[in-house]
Amino acid sequence: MIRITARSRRTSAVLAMTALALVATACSSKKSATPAASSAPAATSSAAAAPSTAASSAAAPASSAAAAASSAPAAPASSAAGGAPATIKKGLTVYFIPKDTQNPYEVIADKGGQAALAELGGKVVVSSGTADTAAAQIPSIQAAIQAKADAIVIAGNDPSALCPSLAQAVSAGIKVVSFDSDVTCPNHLFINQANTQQIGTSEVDLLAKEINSTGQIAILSAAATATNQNAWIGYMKQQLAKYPNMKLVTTVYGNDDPATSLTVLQGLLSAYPNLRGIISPTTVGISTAAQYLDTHKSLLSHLTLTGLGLPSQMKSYVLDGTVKAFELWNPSNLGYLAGYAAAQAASGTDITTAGATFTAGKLGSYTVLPAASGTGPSVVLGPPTVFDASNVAQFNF
Ligand code: RAM
Repeated sequence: MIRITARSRRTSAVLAMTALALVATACSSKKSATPAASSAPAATSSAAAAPSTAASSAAAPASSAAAAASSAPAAPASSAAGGAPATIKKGLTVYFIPKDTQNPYEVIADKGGQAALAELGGKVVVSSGTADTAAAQIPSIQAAIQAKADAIVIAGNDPSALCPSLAQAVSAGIKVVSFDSDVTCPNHLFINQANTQQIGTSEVDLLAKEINSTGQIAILSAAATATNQNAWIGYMKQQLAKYPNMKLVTTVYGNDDPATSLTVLQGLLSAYPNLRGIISPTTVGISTAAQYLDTHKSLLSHLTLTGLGLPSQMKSYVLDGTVKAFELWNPSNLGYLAGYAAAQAASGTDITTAGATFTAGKLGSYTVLPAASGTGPSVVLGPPTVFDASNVAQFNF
């Protein structure tokens, strides 16, 4: 895999994450069944190269996931439309365009994609900007077109602003898969990490349990245009209707940048001194907030933090009592599934017709869900896992 990055505003976090063994765990290998322009790019892309050895080692599954893999169907990919089984082509080039190249969560997901393509005899090029904007991703789509990539896997920083560029890619014969954060453009499959409604609903339930369903709460989100964040927040608001004594006072946006997340968090705390709870459905936001609370422990007498976090980043805060519980899925598996979907599509497998099925290596078989309320055809990786002191140390991502 080639990783193309510019300046490093998250160096320490990335270093911490690269020190981790990226193993697949049993967290989320469930088969799909649940419903559910600006300035020059900070990142540029050129020719692709073969995946590195280090990257290949990231593909090694943990024993539990390996067990799941062995129970997965060994049959070759096929489409439900009755088409001939597709053999995945060798030598495919898949551009992974994450929200940005420095978010540790996205780095793990991209490595999962790299592992998938390494298994399939292809390669991944990671290309994106350093800020979570559509403008920063468009040059990477253009780079994929220039490079005659076979497929693009993209996490949308915006639901619609990427569509003209992605349409160009589709016209050039490039297959498009979105993951992590969907786009509203036609002609693609969305790899959803977990059922969107379940994520939003469970986040509110988790916080409600901890604060006795009472008090002012706020959301510390990522980019204001991020499709995934906004979809989850929409369901959080719906779920809050069930808790009349919990009041959402505001949503602030840290743009998945630690410094911005800290600034908006501090603003939040000074504007709402009686805040009882924060939901941060982003690994960058929750880890930044946890770090802050860890060094301002007096806040813990009245303030509870939950959200979506990487167990590796959150472990110390859970074990010292700063955070009680949070959720996530295995981002490596998310990237792996997206990599397989992209390779299947680039090999002629139908992955966008509802009911179509395709196989994704160790994760097994997935069935495409029909488009529904704002989401196009999708597959779901699996339900989120709740992490707390009893299990947080068991996960390596
Ligand atoms: C952040 C990103 C990503 C989100 C995770 C949970 O790293 O915003 O899109 O899915 O958190």
